[in-house]
Order: sequence, then structure tokens, then C-alpha cells
Amino acid sequence: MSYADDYNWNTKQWDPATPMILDVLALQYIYGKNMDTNAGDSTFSLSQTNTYLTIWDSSGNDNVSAAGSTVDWQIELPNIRVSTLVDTKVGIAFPKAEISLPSPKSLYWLSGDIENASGGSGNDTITGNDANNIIRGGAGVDILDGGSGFDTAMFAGKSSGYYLIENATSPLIVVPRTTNTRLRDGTDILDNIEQVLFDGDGVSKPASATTNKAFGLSYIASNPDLIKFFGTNVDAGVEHYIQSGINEGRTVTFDGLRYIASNPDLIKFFGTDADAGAAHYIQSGINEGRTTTFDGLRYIASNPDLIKFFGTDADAGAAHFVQSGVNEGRTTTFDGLRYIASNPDLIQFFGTDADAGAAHYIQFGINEGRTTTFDGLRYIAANTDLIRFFGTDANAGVKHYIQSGINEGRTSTFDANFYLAKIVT
Ligand SMILES: [Ca+2]
Ligand SMILES: [Ca+2]
Ligand SMILES: [Ca+2]
Repeated sequence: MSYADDYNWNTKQWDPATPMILDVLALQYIYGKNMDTNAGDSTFSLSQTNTYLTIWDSSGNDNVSAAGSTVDWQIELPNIRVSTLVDTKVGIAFPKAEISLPSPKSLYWLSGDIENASGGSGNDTITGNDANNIIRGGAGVDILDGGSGFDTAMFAGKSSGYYLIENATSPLIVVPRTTNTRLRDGTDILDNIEQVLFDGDGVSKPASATTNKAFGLSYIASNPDLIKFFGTNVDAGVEHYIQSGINEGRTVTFDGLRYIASNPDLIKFFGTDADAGAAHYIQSGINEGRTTTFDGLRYIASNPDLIKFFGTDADAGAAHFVQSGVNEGRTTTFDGLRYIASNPDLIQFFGTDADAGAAHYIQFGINEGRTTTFDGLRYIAANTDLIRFFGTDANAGVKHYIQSGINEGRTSTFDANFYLAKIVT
């Protein structure tokens, strides 16, 4: 069979780079299926090649993956028998945006026995088949539909880093709870999925294990414009997020545990009850001007004896402070920014990302014997031209050193030559 896209007259442009799906089915009908092709566990990477490709997979545990791609993909695992003569099932994958073209420029025919699929960082739509599928959406707002079988939606972080919500009419929705999980997974909408599996700790949960209450309270507390409408009505919060919050790009950043840790007078009332903390903020904390400043990562870095227990688990740090740290008189003194400035080899990696600095200290720095010695005030004093910009703002001094001072050869020590050069110029 030959192909001509007749682009000259119908502007439909497509470029087959392999035999197309009907060729494969015809060959299978005439000669039988080649059961050696892709017989093992195979991974098929999707990318925008501007060609049409057919994938035939005879057996194994296989994955079609758009990981690394930043565009939105539609992936439909093989589930349709298109010929009465051959029982091979067929699916398809293409970049969603190309569906608006006269014909997509990149397209994959998927055929045979393929069970699993992974999206990229875009907003993907992934549909499984009759097999027990494992589907990963990755970052972005993904729609995952397992079809029949016992299907699993997989997420990158720990199970505690996500909310599972649903209302009477919606499918299950998984919402990242922490900055860490938000970077790796978007809010995903799950249909015909039986269980959710979290790569970070290997925990699986049935799709029925919803956390509507925790989500609703944190969602309302994260979006103060909603407080006067919904108060602590968690169902209204969940409903609002599903109906409009997702599309408005709203996120859930309020953390009841961190709120309690940030307001130690509340500890004796609420302990580590994050929901009670969120309710308190909604009902009175916001009007009292209370804020959430506690940083579990910095707390752990400030108390090195906790590192071996909690590592970079910021939630565990906040819980420790509430349960015992506050009574033990522990404090949070670690300054990620000063740590980075004190270890200039880290600047190129972390810049002014203070959390990354704290995580580095916990994971490596403490064992490497690194310390925090940089003093923003001394730095400003040693660079007198900065005084009129920063005054005694030590933090601004630290930032200046990281962002430009180090490249300008500035130091924190009084340098007579540098000083003279400044006077002369
Ligand atoms: Ca295979
Ligand atoms: Ca995605
Ligand atoms: Ca399935």
C-alpha cells in the first residue's frame, strides 16, 4: 500500500513512517501475528515526530509513555477491534492540540497487548482498556479513565500528600496537598479507577477512601474570598472546587497542622487535629490576623537530632513541634538562605530557594560538616555602596550576595582595595 497525503489540494498533512494499522491487520490476517515482536515488557515513548507510526505489541507488561513531553496528549489504549477477520485490538495516541488541524501531524496507532500509560506534564486524557491498567497522569490536570478491569491511578508522592474527593455526581478527584506533590502531579479526574497508588510510600487506597472534610476545610481556608460564603461547610467547598475552582486554577495551600504549629496557643486545644486548625482559622483566626509561618523543613534543620527520624518530611516536623517540640522549648532558627550564602558552591544549584537549602542541609550538608556562617549585616557593612539600598536589612544583604554579589567578587570582609576602588569611581 502506498500513501499520499494530497497536501497540495486538501492541506491534510500526514506522513506515515511505518506500515499503518490496516496494513498491519492485513498482514496479520494473511501471515498470522508475529508473537515475537515486543514480546517482553516494553515501553513506548510518545513524542511529536510529525509522522504516523504503528506500534504492535504481542505480549508482556507494557507502558505507553508521554513522560518528558510538555504538550497535552490523548492516549487510548488498544480496546477496539476494527476488523472482523483479525482479533487484534487497536488504540490511538496523539497531541490534543493537533486535533484542531485538518489532520493531526503526529499520531500513533497502538495495537495488541498494552496495559499501562503515562502522561507528560500537560493536561492529558488517558483511557484504559479491558485489562487491569496502571495509569499515571503526571503533572497537569489529567483525565484518567480505566475502563473495565481493576485499574490503578498512580501518583508520584507519598499518600499523605494528596486529597481524594468526590461529590454525588463527580468521579473521584485527586488533589495534591503539598508543594512537593503539586510540582509532580496536578489535580486529576479519575473515572472507572478502582484504586489509587502512591509511589512515594507504596501505599494504595481504594477509590472510596475520600477525604472530603479535610479538603473542604483547607480549600475554604486557602481561598479567603470563599470564607464568607461557605464558612466551614465542607460540602459547599468541595462542590465549589469541582464546579469552578479547578477551572479557576485555585489551589489548596492552607495546612491546618502548620497553622496550629504557627500559633502555639492553639496547641493545647487542637493538638495535631489539622481539620480543627483549619476550622479555627475560618471561624476566627483570619479575623484575628493569625498567619501560618511555621516551616517544618526549617524546624527539622534547626534541630539536627530530628533529622534521622524525619529527614525532609516537613509534615512530620510540624507534628513533632506540636506534640513535643514546643514543650521542649525547641525553636526554628535555621535560615536556608544564609546557609546557601555560606556555601557558595550551592548557589548555582539553589539560588535563593531557601527550602532547597534547608533540604540540602538535612540530606547532605550536616554530614558534610557544612555550617551557616554568612552574616547579611556584615556583608552590607563591608560593601558600603549597598547601605543606602538595604540599610540594616540583613536578609536583603544575603539575597544580594547570592544574586549578584558573589559574581561581582564581593565579600563580607572589609577589603581596603575594594573600598578604595569604590571611592575612586
Ligand atoms: Ca510487550
Ligand atoms: Ca499530565
Ligand atoms: Ca481497565
